[in-house]
This record gives sequence, C-alpha cells and structure tokens, in this order.
Amino acid sequence: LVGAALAAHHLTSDTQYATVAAREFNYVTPENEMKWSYVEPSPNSWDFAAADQIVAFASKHNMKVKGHTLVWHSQLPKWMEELTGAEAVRAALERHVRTVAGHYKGKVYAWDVVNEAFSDDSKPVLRNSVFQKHLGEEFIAQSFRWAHEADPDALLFYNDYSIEYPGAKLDAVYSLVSRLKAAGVPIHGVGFQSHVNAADAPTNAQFAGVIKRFTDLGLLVNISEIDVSIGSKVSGDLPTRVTLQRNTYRSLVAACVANPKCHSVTVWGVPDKYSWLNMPEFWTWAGQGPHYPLLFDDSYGKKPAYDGVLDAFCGR
Ligand code: 9MR
Repeated sequence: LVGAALAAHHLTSDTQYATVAAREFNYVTPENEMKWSYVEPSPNSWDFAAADQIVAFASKHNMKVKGHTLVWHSQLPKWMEELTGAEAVRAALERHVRTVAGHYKGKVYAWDVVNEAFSDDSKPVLRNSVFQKHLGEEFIAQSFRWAHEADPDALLFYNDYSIEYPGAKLDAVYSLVSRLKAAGVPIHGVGFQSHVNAADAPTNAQFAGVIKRFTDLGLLVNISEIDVSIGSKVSGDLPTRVTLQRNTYRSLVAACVANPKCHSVTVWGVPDKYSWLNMPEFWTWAGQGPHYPLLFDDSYGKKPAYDGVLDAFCGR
C-alpha cells in the first residue's frame, strides 16, 4: 500500500489536491481528524464528521484507511489531560478506544493504537502522560485489547519516531513490543514515522536492520509518516539537495520494499505547501525551513523525490 496523510479541509477546498490524492495513493491516513480532541471534544460527546469525510473519500476511490491515532499524549482535549484518578482515566480511555475503533469497524484497515509513548531522553522512559501517570504501562496493553475487541479485523500498530536507526529509543520500543507479544497482547506491527532530514537520515542498511529486528518477532512493519526535509541543515544548492532527497526517499522506501512484512509506505502529506513542517510553529521549532519535504511541489508537479519512491518500488 502507498499512502498519504490527508486533511479534510484540503479535500473540500482544493480540487487538485483531491485529484492527485486519488490518482497516486491507495491508502489514506487522516492527518489530524481522528485524534482525540477532534472526535471526543467533550466527555462522551462525539464528532466524527471530518474523519468520516476522509473515510468516504477513501471508499469512493478504493483506498484503504489507516486510523490515526487512538491513544496519544498530544492533541488531547483539556478535560482528558486534567482527569485524575486511575478509575476515571481507565474508564475514559476504554470508552474512547472502544467507541472510536467501533465507529470505524470494518472501515479501517489498520490503527495506530498507541502513538509516541516514549520520551526522547538519552534513557527513554514512557512519557508522563495522563495515561502513564494514572495507569502505568498497562495502559498500552489494555488499549490494544480494547481496540481488538472493538474491531477484530483491523491490524493494530504501535507507532513512533526516531526509531529508524539503532539507539536507546529503538531498544526501548523493541523491548516494549517484545513484552506485549510475549504476553499475547493483540499487537500486529510497528510503524516507523520516518520524519527525517536528508542531512542525517538513517542509511538503508541501518533501517533494513531495524525492520528485520521487528519482523523477526513475527510483527508487520510500515513506514507511517515519511517526509524528508531538505531545509538549511542540508548543505549544497537546491538542485543538490533535491537529488539527495530523491536518494534518501529511495533508500528508506527500498528497505521497506525489501521486507515482505513491510506492508505500506505513507508520506505525511501531498504537496510541500501543506506539510506540517511548513506550519509557522514547526518552522520556528526546527529553524531550518523551508523544508520542501514531500513528493509534490506546490503546483502538484512530481518532484525527483517521487521518482526515488518509484525506483524503490520497482527495485531500481
Ligand atoms: O501533521 C500534523 C499537524 O498538522 C499537527 O498540527 C500536529 C500536532 O501535533 O500533528 C502532526 O502530525 C503528527 C502525527 O500525528 C504524529 N507524528 C508526528 C506528526 C508530525 O508532527
């Protein structure tokens, strides 16, 4: 499957965006619309309108849907962040997971059940989220179990970033999913977000080795949110950086294509102009924009990065 993150408001307002998305991709991740603050803005009060719009678009164009994401410390509504007491947090989490996975039962091919649970410290620990604080690590296993009960046919993934190369965060995630597997928790795979910079992206061999560690556990993997920045951290003139970007896409996607248990590659947006990396708050954060991170330029022309992905799929 070759996917893209899509936004409902662009589908409505930009016909070229919708045309290119339907023509180029057969897998869709709602970029924000299934997140907690969107679908359950107040306790047990649901708004699936924007997410349903994307699911309807996907179904109309024979595209599969990746649900994103049931349990994440970010983009939580305030009421959830401020909930206290193990029983209240457990009840709200269970209701959320069951309701959202249940709403999309049979319509979603795979779910990012738990997203970014680990911190970025040199010794990564489970983030001090409302879930971890009140329930401990068990919130992860429970979320997978509830999601599986609500939609037994959906593939269930743990999803994270900065785990595409050897390091302490990778080891922490590997240890977590090994324990989940050993305990019989219904987890089917791991997603590698792959938000990388062309200046220091993991090599094909590094990423292939990481993928193999997980597939050797009997898990599926996917590239869930790839984009390759060629902002100011990358040296050289723009044509040089564009070529490096093409090679980086090819190299990372090839690592996935080479492993039969890697079932999808999803890019985190369609044209550069709508990328999260070009939103002012992230631009400031990264301090390196413009990033030109995606496969299509702002007029929907195919960039060399597009050919890099195509090369990887064609084994070139
Ligand atoms: O692309 C998303 C952007 O529009 C949102 O503002 C942002 C909020 O944190 O989330 C972005 O998507 C993230 C994804 O859900 C999880 N992995 C990292 C992605 C990029 O930040």
